Amino acid sequence: MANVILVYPVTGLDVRGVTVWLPLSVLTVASTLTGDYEVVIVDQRTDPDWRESISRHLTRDTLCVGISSMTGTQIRYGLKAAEWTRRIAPDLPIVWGGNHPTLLPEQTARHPLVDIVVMGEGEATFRSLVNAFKAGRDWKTTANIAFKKGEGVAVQGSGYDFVDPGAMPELPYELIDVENYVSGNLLFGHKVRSLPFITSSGCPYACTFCCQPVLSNRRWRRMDPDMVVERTFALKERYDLDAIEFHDEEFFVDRLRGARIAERIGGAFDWYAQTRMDDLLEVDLAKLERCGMRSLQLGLESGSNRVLDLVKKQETVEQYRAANTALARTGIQATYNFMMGFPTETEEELKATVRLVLELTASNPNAYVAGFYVFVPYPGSALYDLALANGFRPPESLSGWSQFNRHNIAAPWIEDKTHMEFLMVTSKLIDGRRLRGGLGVPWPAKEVLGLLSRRYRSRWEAHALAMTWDAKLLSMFTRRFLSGESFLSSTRP
Ligand code: B12
Repeated sequence: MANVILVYPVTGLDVRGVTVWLPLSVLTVASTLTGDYEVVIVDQRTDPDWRESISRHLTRDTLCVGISSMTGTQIRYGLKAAEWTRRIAPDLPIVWGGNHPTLLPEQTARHPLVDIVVMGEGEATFRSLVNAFKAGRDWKTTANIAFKKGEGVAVQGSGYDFVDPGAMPELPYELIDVENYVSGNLLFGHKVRSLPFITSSGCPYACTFCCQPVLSNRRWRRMDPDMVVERTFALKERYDLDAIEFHDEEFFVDRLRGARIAERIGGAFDWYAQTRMDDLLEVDLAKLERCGMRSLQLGLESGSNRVLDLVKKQETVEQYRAANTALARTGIQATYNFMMGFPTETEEELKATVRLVLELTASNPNAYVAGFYVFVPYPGSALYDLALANGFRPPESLSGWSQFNRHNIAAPWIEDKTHMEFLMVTSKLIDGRRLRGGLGVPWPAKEVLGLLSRRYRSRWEAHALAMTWDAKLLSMFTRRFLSGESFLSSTRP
């Protein structure tokens, strides 16, 4: 049988049991090929010998190699996979897909290690391409692709032929060793057997820092509760799970649907979801908790209503306070994400966010802070244009984007970057709660981190945000961490 190799590159944030989740992008693309083609998934994050794996599966019957990528570090490792493929099979088509190639198809297709870019949700397009390769037909008529043509690049279609998740087959989990992703996941502060599951695609909101409004054209599509329940219960049985993580962009877009899914789960397993604070004011939190909802990931972004307006968050600080109070009455773990460094944001507005973090974590014992992230102008987001107007110079090539991350960003509109660096690094310890559960942090590290946490909290309270030597050390460690190198000793990049 003809085969296809799909590569999921290292992301640069790959901590086993924390962020090394199922490679859903390539599993989803594979779901429409299995049966007709032999599909091989090579996940660089879990396969230290990924080069050997690609070589082993490359045969005369191989039709192409597909590579998935988000913006940033993942491109760097995707390029390594492409380079290897080109070296051992110079004529084999190398197809790129994922968020980054979708947002910048033309620039991506210009790179010598990219033959074809698949734009948007790749299930149907990639299948058409593979069918054309197999039949020896002209693939250049396929819709939603970009490729080199003469001196330039042809971009065909918009990438907006969206897939209905309710019409999609089950994911072919058998293509990977699921145990690599299921065991020892840290969730709810302790280790559980859990897997992610996505019940909907897209997001109807218009947040201007996010590329999702462009990727999904704000069209939200979903599975119905029956399908969600059937598939998640089957997943639980098959892999003996304690929990499911709903990685939808926004789980409660349709609050009634969310509530129905919860009721049907009925506490049979624990679950986690990503959602918005304003949704929490409209749902029955106590009931959801009884139905197994243990943890929520929420983007609050700012403590200033002007900034929330600027980023079109369609939420207010007052709603945040109210939702936090409602959450405090439950045992639900609420993990808050904040952003700073938006073009035009003032020092006073940043301080308002600092104050909000301190207030919310003080009044809700189950509130955690995931981080205080510097706004990064990702292509496709509406604020990207404001960043350009404020002097941001974006990378001009795929290789340039591969060096892009929030620790390596030129943001000319930020005057005092040391404040931001201090906040970004110390925010990880600000709630003092991260080390509570069975995180396996040994004494005396736990004591030291506890001490640091108290030290940073009092500095935040006094707005003493200048960099300290200990935070500098933590920052150096984080930078190394984010460059992807520290995890990669075993993956032989
Ligand atoms: C899980 C996740 C992660 C995980 C990694 C994924 C994993 N498997 O472990 C982690 C935590 C590591 C992560 C990291 C980051 N993430 Co993230 N993440 C997600 C999340 C929640 C789910 C991704 C997913 O599984 N989607 C489901 C699959 C099916 O969709 P998909 O990936 O888009 O794939 C489809 C198409 O893109 C295409 N496709 C994809 N690959 C391929 C390959 C081929 C060959 C083809 C033909 C097609 C194709 O077809 C697929 C099926 O339709 C999404 C939000 C979301 N719900 O999508 C954000 C999201 C992808 N992340 C995003 C961002 C911004 C990041 C970070 C930059 C942010 C950060 N935290 O620093 C980092 C990047 C790493 C870095 N070093 O900088 C953005 C994407 C931005 C961008 N321009 O790429 C998203 C969309 C969130 C958002 N709204 O901003 N992320």
